[in-house]
Amino acid sequence: MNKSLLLAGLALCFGTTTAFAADKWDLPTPYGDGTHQTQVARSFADEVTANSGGKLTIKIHSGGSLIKHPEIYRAVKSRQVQIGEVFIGRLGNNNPIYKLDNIPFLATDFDSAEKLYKASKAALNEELGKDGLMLLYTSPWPAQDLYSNKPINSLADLSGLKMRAYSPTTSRLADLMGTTPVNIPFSDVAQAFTTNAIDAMVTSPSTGVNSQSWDYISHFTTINAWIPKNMMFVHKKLFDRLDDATKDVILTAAANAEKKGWALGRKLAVEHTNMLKENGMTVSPPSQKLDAELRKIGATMVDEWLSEAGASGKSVVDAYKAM
Ligand code: PCA
Repeated sequence: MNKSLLLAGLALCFGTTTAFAADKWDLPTPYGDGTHQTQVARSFADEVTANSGGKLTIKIHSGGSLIKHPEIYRAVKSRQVQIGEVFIGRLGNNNPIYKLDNIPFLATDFDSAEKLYKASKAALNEELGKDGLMLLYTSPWPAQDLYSNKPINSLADLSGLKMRAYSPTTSRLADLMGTTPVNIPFSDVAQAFTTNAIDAMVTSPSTGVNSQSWDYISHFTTINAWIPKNMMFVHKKLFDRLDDATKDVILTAAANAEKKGWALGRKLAVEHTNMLKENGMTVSPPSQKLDAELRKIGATMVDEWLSEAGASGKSVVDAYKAM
């Protein structure tokens, strides 16, 4: 007897029908349980599971435990899993719209970042749609700041250092800053600093707190360069196959997760910067010189992005600037 006949037989024996078969989705996330991103993903998954009346269970596999970060996008696209979360900027080589998420000094506070998200959401979803995927929600990180082992008063102080990069855009940034980009995933940051594989990085205060950066790095300069996001996305065919009530449950949970993620991003930006200070790091604003030098690089990167992204990119940036 083949397997489906056997299952049908079992269903009959137990008086059930396959029409009520519950769906189970596996959700790989890139970051660990201690990060707010995975906490937001968990609240989303739990809400869907609780409200779908037993029809859909979403199980989180955090910190790359089921699928490593670089593979998550492809795993959902190929339906190895049904749903997944990634850091948007990582996908920069797929399409410029993903690079926009990591452009420095375009949107540096949360109100601006929300506007940029609004202006770019349709283009983002359209790009996902080409791969049969659908955006569910985004959740931001606090603004990206500079970690180093000495005071950085101008770019000259960074010259020749090895700088962590986590996306194509941050590799380009490292180049323009006169540093050497080194790709290091979040999980290896502490080790990379202690083995001198990197000397500096640009990331959120949260990532410093999550990896106890005070143990291996001394200075934190609040350059507030950009506010990147993670996104939760689903394979569209699998979503479309659900009944209307279950679709509603997912969309409502996604809207709630998005609200929660954006509120947490704002809150943690302050709390986690304070924690770095409390744990002994030297926290200071950028000097005027450094700020001006970095903003100049930001302007170059916006120009480069616009020439790469063409007319559709220009319309996104125009829409953002008009808001
Ligand atoms: N933390 C993540 C991405 C952006 C952030 O703030 C990281 O450093 O990998």
